[in-house]
Amino acid sequence: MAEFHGSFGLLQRTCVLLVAACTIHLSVVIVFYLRSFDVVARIPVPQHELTRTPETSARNSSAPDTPEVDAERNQTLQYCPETPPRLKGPLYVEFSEPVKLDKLMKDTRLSLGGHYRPSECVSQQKVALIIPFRDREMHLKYWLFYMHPILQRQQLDYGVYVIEQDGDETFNRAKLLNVGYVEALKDYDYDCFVFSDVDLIPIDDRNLYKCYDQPRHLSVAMDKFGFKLPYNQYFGGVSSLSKEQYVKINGFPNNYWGWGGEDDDVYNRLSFRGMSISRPDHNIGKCKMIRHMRDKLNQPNPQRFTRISHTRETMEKDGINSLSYSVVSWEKTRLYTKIIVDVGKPPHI
Ligand code: UD2
Ligand code: MN
Repeated sequence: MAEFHGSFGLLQRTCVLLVAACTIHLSVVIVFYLRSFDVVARIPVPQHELTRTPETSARNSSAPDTPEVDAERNQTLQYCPETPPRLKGPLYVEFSEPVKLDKLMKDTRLSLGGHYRPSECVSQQKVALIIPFRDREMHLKYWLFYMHPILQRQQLDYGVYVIEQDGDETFNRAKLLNVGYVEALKDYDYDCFVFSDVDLIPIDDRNLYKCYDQPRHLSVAMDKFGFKLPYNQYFGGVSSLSKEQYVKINGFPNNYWGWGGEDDDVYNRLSFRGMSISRPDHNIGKCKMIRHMRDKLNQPNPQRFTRISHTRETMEKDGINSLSYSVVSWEKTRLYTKIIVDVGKPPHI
């Protein structure tokens, strides 16, 4: 009997210990389970850039939300997927009929200055679209008409900046692009810059207007070149550079007045800094240019060939570090921010 009592006592103690261990284990599991819920609900999961925290976004007064609302919103949303889900692929783009912007003007998802960001997710990049401009109102209408819906389907957090050269001096495309970079950064903390001619529209929305590991040339198959790249080093039309890539090359040259050469200078800068060009697949990179005559104040620059041959020496002195201009006016509409600037005149005049 004493022996029976002894082994019963041992059995009882073992059972109590076992139940206690199970209870502790169960409580730990429950605590971790509940905590994991909390974490998933609060932190958006970056799909490819682990360093980016959406909480750092801060628009200026043009912001659709106040910063507090912004942070709250970003805490409850996931990052947008790598491949936007609503893309259409090949698109119908035509310039024979005039287009109306009234529907876009009523698009309440666009905020003043042509800003948009998806409501369903947090964009992976904040993209400024920079357009060099003078006297191309009709082209701008087509650009806005076709591009806003494309950029929205691409789920970008974007703003559109039309940089208009004031006065009637020779046109300077690259300097206007530099101005666009500086002015856009005063507006919002963009991390990617897409530089686009006003007369170019992609005809496939899988051509994403964002930045990549290497500087990107987006307009790789233009109708005007028979849907081919005219030459391997070609970097004209539409291109994208991250802030870091842009700074690495000291921005674009300021001293290419008139047509041509500035895009090749940019190409040289990129290759002298050890970067290569990223491009979309030929089919995806198809685009159309609105046919036009050469503008009166944008005649071919006779100095372009000499300048291109000296990029290596000039790029350190001429660029974002030597940029000077004055802003004449800022205007924000629902579809874009227009900044009219005085960029000066060619030195020899
Ligand atoms: C080509 C390149 C362009 C640039 C240029 C040489 C293509 C599609 N584009 O353009 O990227 O390298 O050669 O400088 O091959 N603009 C105005 N008003 C003007 C003049 C120019 O708004 O009076 C702007 C506008 O955005 C235009 C861009 O500058 O799209 C380029 O000028 P362009 O269209 O006359 O030259 P294009 O088509 O030969
Ligand atoms: Mn053109």
